[in-house]
Amino acid sequence: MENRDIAAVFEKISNLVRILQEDSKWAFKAAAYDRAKRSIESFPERLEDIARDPKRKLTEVPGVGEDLAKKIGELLETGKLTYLEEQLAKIPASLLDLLQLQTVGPQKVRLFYKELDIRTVDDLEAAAKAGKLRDLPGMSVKSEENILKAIEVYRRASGRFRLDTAAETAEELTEYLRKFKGVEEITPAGSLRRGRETVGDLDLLVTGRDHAGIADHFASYPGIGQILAKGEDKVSVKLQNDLQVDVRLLEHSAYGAALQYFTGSKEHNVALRERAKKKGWKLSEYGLYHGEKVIASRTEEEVYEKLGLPWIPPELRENLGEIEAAEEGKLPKLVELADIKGDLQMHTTASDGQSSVEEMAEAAKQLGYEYILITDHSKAVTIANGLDEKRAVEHIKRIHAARKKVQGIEIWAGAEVDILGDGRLDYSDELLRQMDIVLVSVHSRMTMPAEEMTERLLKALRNPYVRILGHPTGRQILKRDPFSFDLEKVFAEAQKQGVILELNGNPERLDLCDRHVKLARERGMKVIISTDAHHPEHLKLMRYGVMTARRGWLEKKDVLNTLPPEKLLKSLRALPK
Ligand code: DGT
Ligand code: CA
Ligand code: CA
Ligand code: ZN
Repeated sequence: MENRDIAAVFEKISNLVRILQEDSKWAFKAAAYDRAKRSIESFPERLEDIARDPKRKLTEVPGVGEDLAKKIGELLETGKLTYLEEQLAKIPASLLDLLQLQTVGPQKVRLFYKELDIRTVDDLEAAAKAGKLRDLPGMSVKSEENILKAIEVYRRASGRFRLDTAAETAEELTEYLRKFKGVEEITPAGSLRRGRETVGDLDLLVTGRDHAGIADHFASYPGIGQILAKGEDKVSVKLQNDLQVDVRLLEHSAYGAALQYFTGSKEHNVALRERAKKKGWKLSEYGLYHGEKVIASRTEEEVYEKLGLPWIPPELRENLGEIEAAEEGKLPKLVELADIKGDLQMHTTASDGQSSVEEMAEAAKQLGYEYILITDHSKAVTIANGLDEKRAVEHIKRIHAARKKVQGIEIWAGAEVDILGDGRLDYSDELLRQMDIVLVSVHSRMTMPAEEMTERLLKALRNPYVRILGHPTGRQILKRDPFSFDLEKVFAEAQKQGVILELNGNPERLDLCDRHVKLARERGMKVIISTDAHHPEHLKLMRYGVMTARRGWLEKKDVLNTLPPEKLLKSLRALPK
């Protein structure tokens, strides 16, 4: 069991405690579970390894006392937690689905359940449509509308999983499959290989001796919830978190054709198949055929080559112009993780991060970076412990001091300055002037009308100290739609002012998304890819940002944080004298 699974159980308990409110200490109890959840999530070692080590104790983990340590022990040993099951039994299970809705927290779930006996998303939708929610305490016509919007997002998202969940699951499964001796190659195909922001199901391609043995081994993976189908060449399962995994057992001789086929996308495959047809051939998951004769099947390269094309990177395979570009020899040479030289958005303990400036810098150095920009929150974001002017000035000093302590990497002082409701910034120009690079973003009043939001963003971009626009659309994957605004206008103004757009690589955001990244590139705009790290481990999320950049056709030259530090600074908007 991974830390994230344990953290998910604690999050569930915290929600249940808040919904149930059984005794006077509920708020305190829930907060304790929240704290443990956060700390477990970012704990650098696997709790399972600590539990196995007789010389160590789970209470080493911050926020984990004797009681929680015992619960974690039970989870690790049995895969279950009696306490959780007891709490779950007290309410309809479907109540927890409501928590998936943006703006609906456990307190609201409790309110809806107690007052209107709302148990499911359908119940909630019916109540909102009937105007029954607006009169409840703390609700309004506007919040009722927001709930309907959230239900729409939920319906669209349901059944899909975030890229990071899919990628991490694929890695765990790969590690597990490798334990079986006959296994040779394992490659995740499908939308994961293409780096899509969400994944419907996981497609794993496996070669090796003894297919039946591999299938049996896979079918006994401890994380399986249900086996859907098990044959000689394919095993389909649903994992305990409901993610479906299709494992295909293949022969080496047809591996390339299968990899090509199962990588997709379907649209790309359809176009390729047409291409084959025009030559009088047939393309399938088994190979490229002329009549009965196999023309290509062993490698993907071979399949593309026979079709008169260079190999096309999986991230481009959406039939959005990549086949034409390949034909004309105009495929982009996509940016790679190894090209990245620094990270320009991260938080420290000064606001809502979990580590010091020095710890973040050391971790960035380990990744081979040449620079980082520290961007703690400004004062408007009170829930993230945003810094007021006085603390911000002290923080700049602290960052400068860290430069002396951690050598071999540039540590720049910046901030993620809030764009206030009217487009003014949360800090004075006087303060902004003292920072190396100012990044701005929206964290409040996200539901304002499009025109107002557009004006708000345009005004912020016109402030001469602003150099990066953070998570420009505000969307959260599977949770929150982008805010409404005129993207064209905002892009144009950013370009005019020389403000760089961020591709926030946190897999919760991936904002800009692939399509918008591609649009920026077509306009000749550069982007930076950052992680918005709140912990040294999060710096590694850069890979998801890079995947999205690749899906947006970006080359190294399109991404400013592939430049060495001096060049990067020179290519940002010039500051007022
Ligand atoms: P997902 O799972 O919804 O995130 O998206 P994919 O792309 O992984 O789709 P999936 O799992 O249904 O199928 C994996 C690949 O198999 C897909 O990308 C292309 C190929 N494939 C599946 N169905 C068809 C089909 O009807 N025609 C063609 N040409 N290819 C297909
Ligand atoms: Ca799939
Ligand atoms: Ca599939
Ligand atoms: Zn932010």
